[in-house]
Amino acid sequence: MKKSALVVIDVQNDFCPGGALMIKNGDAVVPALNRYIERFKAAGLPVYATRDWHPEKTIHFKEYGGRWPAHCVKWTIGAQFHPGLMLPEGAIIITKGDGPEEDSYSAFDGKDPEGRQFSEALNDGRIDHLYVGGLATDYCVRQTVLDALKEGFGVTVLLDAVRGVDVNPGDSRQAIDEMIEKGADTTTLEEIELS
Ligand code: VGL
Ligand code: ZN
Repeated sequence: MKKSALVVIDVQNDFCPGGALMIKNGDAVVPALNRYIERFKAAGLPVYATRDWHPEKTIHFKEYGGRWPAHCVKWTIGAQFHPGLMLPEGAIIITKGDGPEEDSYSAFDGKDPEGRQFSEALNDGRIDHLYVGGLATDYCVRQTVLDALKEGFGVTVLLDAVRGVDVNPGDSRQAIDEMIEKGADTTTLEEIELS
């Protein structure tokens, strides 16, 4: 039997207020995600958590030709998960962006602790549907959702547990519209039904 998994995207200090690449109200996803985590735990379903995990020098950073200020440098406090995020025992960490030539946003470019590609880990776990929340709606969440759909996974975006960067106003709303248009469903804590 196939099953669902929760995917918590990049809930790291640098994307929260006070961080190097802070998202307005980024930390507002934390209590909502904790409730989703409880629901998935109670249903016996797996929880994945991705982390943006960059070297000091990477083409992803402005200083080396990219578009972002330095953020989520591996092993720094900014790269740690938000201290309020209650990841369950057995949560699987997916690490991405750790190559100096990598400028990617998707969890599908990441690897699990055994070095398996995310998609491979999901297939091994017989997971066919992803519930996706976290940061940022218009970058990592968007790219992860679009890649998941392309790879044939069912996807539900957790509307009350995502926040965006909005470099241009409306980017997050547009990203949500695009994800829906490409086949994603949406839900909230009030509506979710796990099977
Ligand atoms: C992200 C910008 C730069 C994200 C990562 O996690 O959405 N955004 N690096
Ligand atoms: Zn990054």
